[in-house]
Amino acid sequence: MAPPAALVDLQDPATNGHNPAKSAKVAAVPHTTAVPANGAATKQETIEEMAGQWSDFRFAPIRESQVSRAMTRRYFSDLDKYAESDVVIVGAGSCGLSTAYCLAKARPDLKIALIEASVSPGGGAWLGGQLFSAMVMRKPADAFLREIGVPYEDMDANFVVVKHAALFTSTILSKVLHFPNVKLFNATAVEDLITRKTDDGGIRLAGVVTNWTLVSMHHDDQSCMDPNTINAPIVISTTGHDGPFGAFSAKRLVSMGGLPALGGMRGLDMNTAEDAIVKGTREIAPGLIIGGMELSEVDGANRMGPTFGAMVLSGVKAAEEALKVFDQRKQECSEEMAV
Ligand code: 48N
Repeated sequence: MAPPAALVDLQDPATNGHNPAKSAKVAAVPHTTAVPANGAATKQETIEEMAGQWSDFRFAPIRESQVSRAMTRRYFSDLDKYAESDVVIVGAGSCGLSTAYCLAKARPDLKIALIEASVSPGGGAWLGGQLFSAMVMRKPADAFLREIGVPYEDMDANFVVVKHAALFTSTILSKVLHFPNVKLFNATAVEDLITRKTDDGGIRLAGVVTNWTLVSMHHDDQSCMDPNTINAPIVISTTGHDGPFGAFSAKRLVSMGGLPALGGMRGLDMNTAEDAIVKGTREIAPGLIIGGMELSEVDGANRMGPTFGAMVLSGVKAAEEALKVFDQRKQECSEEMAV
């Protein structure tokens, strides 16, 4: 089916462009007709009809401010909408994307904010090991590939191979972005956690602190550039193993005294590592679930190297763990103040 043609009400002088309430009604129209705001159906070209007709080709006219408003009004209405989210997922690598997919599919009623520091989501899953193309997943993670429709070579009873890691990552990213209840904020870093003290003197998560990633990288050479915030009863952190941005929430929890110390990722052992990451994916502190390779830094789990089954199944488990505690954490947050 042709992708829905977004309707932007260009005729309304009052908005002169994007009106989040109105143009949110995206209608899927057959690809040969479009129905702009004035209701007059116009024929939509196909690329076959365009071929060879370039001499009098021209785009429909536009004013630059329409482009600016189409971007800014949507972005700022999203910031407003997701300022209070149900779940924040930090890190859109293979684990974070799998988590977002499972959560959004299971609970279309939840508002899910996916925060990714890089301009390009996907983390380490665009390539296999040592920049090679193929991606290996050990069974039973092939079930996730069938779930999202990624073809693979079934090598034998034990593992499968996706011909290019980018085929997996582009597919899961596309699936996640299609969910109406997921908003990806990329080029955006979580640079702190919103916390509350619990009755026993511990820490409960109540959201995340964000900034443009490029701003986060220049706090040392610019005067204070304060962050923004997103409140949420559940934060799922999948920021990868240690590195400039890695293991963010685990490291921050230790620095706040919410975790005694990092376990530190251990040496490579595929058979030990993948089981430990999937089975260990859990709520580390009230409101904070950690999955994927970030968990290896918490538990001192081995690394698995270039096999990705644990990332997707850790995502499946992270979504499950989040839904187990969601109502309780939501209740704790709502007792703070009604907003
Ligand atoms: O791909 P990663 O790094 O992390 P995972 O856990 O999704 O997948 C790990 C996997 O790629 C491996 O490392 C494989 C299996 N190898 C294992 C091994 O033994 O070497 O994705 C984490 C994402 C990245 O896109 C980061 O940019 C992002 O998280 N990120 C952040 N985003 C927002 N705010 C932050 N503070 C932040 N820190 C990291």
